[in-house]
Amino acid sequence: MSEKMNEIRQAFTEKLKKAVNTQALEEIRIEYLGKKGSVTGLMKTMKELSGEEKKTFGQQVNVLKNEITKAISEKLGQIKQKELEAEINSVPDFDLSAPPVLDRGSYHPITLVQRECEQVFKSMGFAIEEYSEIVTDYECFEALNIPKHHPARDMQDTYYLTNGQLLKSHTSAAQNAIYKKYRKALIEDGKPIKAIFPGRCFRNEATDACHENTFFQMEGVMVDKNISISNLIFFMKTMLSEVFQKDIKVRLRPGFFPFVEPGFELDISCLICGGEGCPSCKHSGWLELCPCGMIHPEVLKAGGIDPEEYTGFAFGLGLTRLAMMKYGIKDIRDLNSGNLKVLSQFTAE
Ligand code: FA5
Repeated sequence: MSEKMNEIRQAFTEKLKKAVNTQALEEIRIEYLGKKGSVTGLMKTMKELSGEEKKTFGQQVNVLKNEITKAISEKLGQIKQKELEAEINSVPDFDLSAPPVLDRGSYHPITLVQRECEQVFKSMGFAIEEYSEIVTDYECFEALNIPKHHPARDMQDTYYLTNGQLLKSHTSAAQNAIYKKYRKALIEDGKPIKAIFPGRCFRNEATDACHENTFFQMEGVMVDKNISISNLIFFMKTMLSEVFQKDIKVRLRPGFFPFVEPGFELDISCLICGGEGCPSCKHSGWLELCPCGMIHPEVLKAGGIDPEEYTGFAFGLGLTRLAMMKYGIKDIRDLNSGNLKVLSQFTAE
């Protein structure tokens, strides 16, 4: 029996020496330790032996089994180390003279249009405000004349947090705080409220070429005595002509938003297809860009401003869509993709 064991040991040692990869090693393991392997076969012969012989033989087989297991495991470590070294050596050395893939960072197209818009409104005396991305139900809806259970809430599929707050579904959520911040200066010093507040918005949208679930808007408000729709149209026209630096076909049509009365949808002729119709404009030739209107008296009241004395306008510019139009980006999803091939092409003018 011990002769048989020695034969197995020798044959195994020879085979192990020749194994050069993990697959060959696995084959050897199966050949010796597998269900039908040689060592397992030795175990099966034990039943033919007497009590004392059985004990001695069992111990010897166990020693052999442990030797083989240990040898395979050591060889596996050596093979893996060699494979790792080969992999490291196959990576070419870092070539300092190679041309850079990107020679410098670049601004995101949304940052570029946001800055341009900010410059335009700043030059017209508007303050630039920042506002939180997590807001209360009151700020996002109730202060904007949208009470609980009002059907207008269905216009925005909103992400609610477990604490009752929500991810801002539109930048209008900042309006109430802006009125409260500036009303004293308006009422006591006669300074009109003129502010813009860009920000990221979140909606549970089914995404397509012109809808994202995370997008940017830039809200703007102006409140003073005798503010009218003419003022609104003037500011909208100025902003668009400054940003695009060319004549853009726009249309103003009635639109419903509970926080403005009257309310409008300001669309621009799609600059991707020249108004012919394409996926970027849902084949209509027009893109909804900047809804706007005269601030509803209830909204002014909620902000502590007397609607009998003051009036104002508000607009909610779709900054992400503006970036698409300005830079000819056909699919809005490219803007959140992090794809540098797309995003690094744009520079400020
Ligand atoms: C609003 O969010 C209103 N708060 C805008 C407003 C402000 C109206 C002040 C009146 C007065 P709306 O849901 O239409 O409205 O969105 C405004 C703009 O944001 C759209 O015209 C569009 O340009 C952009 N927008 C809306 N949803 C998306 C989306 N899923 N992906 C990309 N842009 C979007």
